[in-house]
Amino acid sequence: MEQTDNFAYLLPFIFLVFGTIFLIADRWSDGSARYWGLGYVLSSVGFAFPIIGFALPFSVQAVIANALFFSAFLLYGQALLVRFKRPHLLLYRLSFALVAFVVVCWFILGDENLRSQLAIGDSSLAILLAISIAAVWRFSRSLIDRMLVVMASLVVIETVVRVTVLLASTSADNFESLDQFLSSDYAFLMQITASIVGFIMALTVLGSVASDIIMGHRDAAERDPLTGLLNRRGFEQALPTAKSGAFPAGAVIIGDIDHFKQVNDRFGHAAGDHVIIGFAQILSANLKSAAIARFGGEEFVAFLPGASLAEAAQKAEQARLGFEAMDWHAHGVDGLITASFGVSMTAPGDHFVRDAIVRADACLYSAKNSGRNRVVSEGQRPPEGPPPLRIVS
Ligand code: GH3
Ligand code: MG
Ligand code: MG
Repeated sequence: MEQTDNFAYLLPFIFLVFGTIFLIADRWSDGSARYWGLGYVLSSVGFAFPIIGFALPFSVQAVIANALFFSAFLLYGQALLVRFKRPHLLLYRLSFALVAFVVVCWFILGDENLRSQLAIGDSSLAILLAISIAAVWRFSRSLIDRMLVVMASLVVIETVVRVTVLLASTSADNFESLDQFLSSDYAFLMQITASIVGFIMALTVLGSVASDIIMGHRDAAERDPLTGLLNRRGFEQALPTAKSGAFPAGAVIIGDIDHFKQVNDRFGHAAGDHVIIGFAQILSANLKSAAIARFGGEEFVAFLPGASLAEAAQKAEQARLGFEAMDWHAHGVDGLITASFGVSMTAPGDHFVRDAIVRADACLYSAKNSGRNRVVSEGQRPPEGPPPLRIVS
């Protein structure tokens, strides 16, 4: 009996520590840590309830503890769905939890049937978690994702086994058999197993929260905060050479907004920022499979792996037309804003994509000098294009 008492304090304490860590980590996480944290804190209070609420009648204790565990499992499911960016299924999960909770309450207060209450309560919690696992398992990509799904599944399996053993070892019309079972070493062993599974689950969640935070920081270091596109460092990381060491074949496009300084001067820096964001959006929309980076103020570089010069030039032309057609009135800019592009190919003599970028830059220079608002490809004479379009007359 003594070991059970020590255990009764240890489990809520461990869950509380994990819950607190997750709630603190939420400041730097994508939102799932908050739900894990709240879930673990509620479970901790649920486990501690026989101690906290000892003065209350047993039935009231049971109702409150069940309410806490149902809420905790709703939150665990929510954490999984948030982390895997799946629909939250809140209405379904909430309705199921409410119906199951009412049934459990009926067995506590009306029927006073502890056996049914335990079996229905625990299996409903398993179903609640299983709904979320079913919605996310196909979307697990990384090792930590898979571990999270496996551990959550283990919690479900462990609960199902526990309920099955409870039902098999006790009899519906013999209350003493339940008492004997609950105070048996076997039941205690099962409680230990459940706690160990819960503990390993918490460690896995900790791993997933930590990995999310690290990945988030790494992502932030490689992205331009204004446009969300890569920065120079992220661009170099994203190139195939960074991983395989092999020289990648493909095309490079450099795009630069025309007379951008005048946009800033006439309409203000904030309006200028919106124009840069708009240019980044046009590039993303037109260069889907490319690695696109903001290299400087209003200059963007894209690498299109495997693309030919003609394909890249065509995409650059689409982006040019798309940008020219944009309406900036919502940002207080009246007038046309255009961009110029230089396009090049990687060549066998190149040492790095940087060499192709230098050639694309020369093409961009040529596009600017020949009137702007045009695409110039490597080896091509600047076309006799339309007269330069200016926002400032
Ligand atoms: P060109 O047609 O030859 O490209 O002329 P330009 O005026 O576009 O080129 P220039 O390089 O002279 O000007 C770029 C300007 O971009 C200068 C700088 O103040 C502005 N700039 C750089 N970064 C930002 C930014 O983050 N936001 C805003 N609003 N402006 C920026
Ligand atoms: Mg410019
Ligand atoms: Mg520039």
